[in-house]
Amino acid sequence: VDPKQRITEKARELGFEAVAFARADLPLEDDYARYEAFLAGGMHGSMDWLASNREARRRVDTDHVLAGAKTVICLAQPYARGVDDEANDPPVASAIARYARGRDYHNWLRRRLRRLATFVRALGTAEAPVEARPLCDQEPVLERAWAARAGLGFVGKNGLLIVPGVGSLVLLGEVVTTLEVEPDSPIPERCGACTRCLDACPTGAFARPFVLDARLCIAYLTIENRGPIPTELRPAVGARLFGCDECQTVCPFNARARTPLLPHRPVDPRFLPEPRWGELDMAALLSLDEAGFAALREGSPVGRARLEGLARNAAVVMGNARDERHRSALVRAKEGHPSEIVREAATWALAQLDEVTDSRPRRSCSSSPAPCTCSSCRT
Ligand code: B12
Ligand code: SF4
Ligand code: SF4
Repeated sequence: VDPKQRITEKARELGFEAVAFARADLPLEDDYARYEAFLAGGMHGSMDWLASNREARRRVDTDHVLAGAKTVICLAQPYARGVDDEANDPPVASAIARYARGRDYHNWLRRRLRRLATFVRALGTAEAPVEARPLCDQEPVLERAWAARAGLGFVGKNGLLIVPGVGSLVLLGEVVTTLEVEPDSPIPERCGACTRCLDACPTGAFARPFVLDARLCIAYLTIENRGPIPTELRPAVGARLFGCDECQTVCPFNARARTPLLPHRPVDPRFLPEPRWGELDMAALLSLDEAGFAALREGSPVGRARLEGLARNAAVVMGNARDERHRSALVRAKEGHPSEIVREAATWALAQLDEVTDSRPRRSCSSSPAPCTCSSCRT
């Protein structure tokens, strides 16, 4: 049987929804130029690691990735769930980007990719050995560019790889191999006149269609950024604790996957919200200690934000919620959190609460007609 067919069948058996093949022995010219322009514009913010290993981002057929590589096998793992199903998620889970509510995909998707790589290697012989290397998220490879070259999908104006019939709520993985397989063709972009993602982005993070300024993206601000969230961007973070899905929620290419009752493959249960989210609220996240954080991050992608980042994000979410019930937790964090970044975020959040309190007629606890400002009247 044709190796392409065998690999495709194996990938589907392993649970991948879509598979496509790209030539690996040609460098990425246009996409590499876009990547260079992205760096030159400083759009990667503090993600210095994005600016390293540049040559590996241009070509995968050298020692940087896999010498002599001939093919990139591109794979998509969907994580979309029906809106009815999501409606039952605990509040903390709803504040987390969809891909991160369950188990950390880095562990289990990589295991699957390793199994596919083993399968591909086994297609070699003693005379013609085959090498294969799994890639997923962590290597310095432009995964969307390779997936677009393979025709796995097209890059939408939101910068995401959209798989026809499936949507963009997919994670990407690849197996790069020295095996020569007939490549598939890229498919044309299908956004047409639509601009919903650009219009819906809470922070206006798109420099132009297809180009994201990561410094403004809530995913960057809440996950990768190690400093304070810039004050002017905090209101736009809204109720988002970790990551953001807005530019995908509004995309018509995701409507089908999110519509209940339409026939599609059930989501892998590892994407369902972890039970731990049902036991927590924002105040608990703000006051996490090292032991609590260690338990929370176990097997979950949210650990990427670190304890300080999660507590910072929780404070910003609480400030945006302007809910008096959060006041005491915020005061405690302002006065006693070991991180200066968290103390400052809590101070900001308390100021948001005060703004609400100040604009409300106050109950007077004295005979004076002037509004009372004592702490018991404020709560
Ligand atoms: C760094 C990073 C981020 C950063 C920066 C994102 C960015 N746009 O650069 C931040 C933290 C902001 C981020 C956010 C998210 N990320 Co991210 N991220 C990455 C990572 C590790 C590297 C991306 C990178 O190299 N960026 C540099 C830029 C220049 O490259 P690029 O984004 O790939 O863009 C290419 C194409 O878009 C194309 N392109 C650019 N302009 C144009 C114009 C035209 C006309 C065309 C046709 C193409 C085109 O060329 C670019 C260069 O090749 C990849 C994994 C990987 N190794 O690729 C995951 C990855 C891109 N992220 C992913 C996800 C899921 C997300 C989030 C949805 C998470 C969330 N819910 O919060 C958001 C989505 C934000 C968005 N709208 O893109 C998935 C995307 C899956 C998909 N369907 O596309 C990836 C592939 C991880 C994975 N293995 O699945 N991410
Ligand atoms: S993930 Fe959110 S903040 Fe980032 S580009 Fe999309 S809508 Fe904007
Ligand atoms: S929302 Fe519209 S413009 Fe944006 S990616 Fe989807 S189809 Fe394209």
